[in-house]
Amino acid sequence: MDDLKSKYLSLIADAADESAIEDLRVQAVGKKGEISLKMRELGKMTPEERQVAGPALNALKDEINSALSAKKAALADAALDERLRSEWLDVTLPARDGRVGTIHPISQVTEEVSAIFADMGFAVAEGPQIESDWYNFDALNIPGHHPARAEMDTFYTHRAEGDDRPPHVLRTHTSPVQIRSMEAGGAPIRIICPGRVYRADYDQTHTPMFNQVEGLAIDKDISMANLKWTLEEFFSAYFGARVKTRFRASHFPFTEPSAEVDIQCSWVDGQLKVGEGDGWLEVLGSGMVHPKVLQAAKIDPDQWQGFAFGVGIDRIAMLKYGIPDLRAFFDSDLRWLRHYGFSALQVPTLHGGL
Ligand code: 2U9
Repeated sequence: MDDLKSKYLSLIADAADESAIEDLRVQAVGKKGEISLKMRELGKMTPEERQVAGPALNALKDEINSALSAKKAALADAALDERLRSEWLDVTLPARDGRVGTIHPISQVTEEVSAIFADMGFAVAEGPQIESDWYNFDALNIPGHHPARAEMDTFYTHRAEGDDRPPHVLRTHTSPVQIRSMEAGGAPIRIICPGRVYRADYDQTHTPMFNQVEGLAIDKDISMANLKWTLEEFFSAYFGARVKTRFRASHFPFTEPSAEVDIQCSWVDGQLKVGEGDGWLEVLGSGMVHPKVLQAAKIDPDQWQGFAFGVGIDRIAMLKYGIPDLRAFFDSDLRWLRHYGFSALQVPTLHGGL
């Protein structure tokens, strides 16, 4: 019995895991285990022998059972300690950087322009990017034979064979939105129309899709003087400095008279400064809305008149934020977007200086 005891206690002490413990339990005190077999031999003993061997065997069985459970508990503790060590987590570490996107300069500038004009009482109007040729051209006093149609390098949509209706176009300016707004709401009206426009043109300063904002103000006694004030007010708020404008006579089919507008600027060490110096930079086209255009939009030109203007958003974004290349706007280069993009929290406001 002493041999059995020391054999099993040492085997239990050396057991490496729970399954080894279970094997030892079966081997020692299981139904056919060594100690159980010894207990069966009690029957063959004399009563005197049994009185000594019986309690001793029971004591041995108890001792081995408690050694087994003690070792099992110790192994479970060790396993838990190991898990706690290996699965340890420092919850005070800073979080990994998320992939935060940026607001595209065109979206930012569109918001800035909208905030400035909203402050002057202009609403924002939007419309379809695929237009009928009537809304894009005829209603704007650009008839079929007019050179402006060819000049604008229009993208035409496809018509089925035998369908001889004029094809729809990708709008070449946002002016159709103004026609639709006048039709829908009549006069007086004050709106700006920002959005994508399309012209089949691609070089250093032109992309086949670009962004415009056009403005329209129609009332009883609106004049070029109101136009000049509105534009100077706009540019001053946008560039954050008092900006003078220069009007040069021009020609557009949809306005009469028409003017191209330059803003005051200077070049200092190769850097452009808007609102100072004696240089001029052309940024905008404008004029008094042509009576035929008012008529096309069902507004009586004998009662109403007003101004309209158009400006490239991409262009004024480049001027304000020092972006050198127009084409990069549409390359979707992540490094460019992170560099020139804005935080979603940088919401442009007039009181925040935009
Ligand atoms: C209506 C009547 C008149 C909008 C106008 C311009 C002059 C103009 C260009 C500026 C730069 C386009 O993005 S650009 O290339 N636009 O020169 N736009 S007047 O005149 C309108 C618009 C709508 C009903």
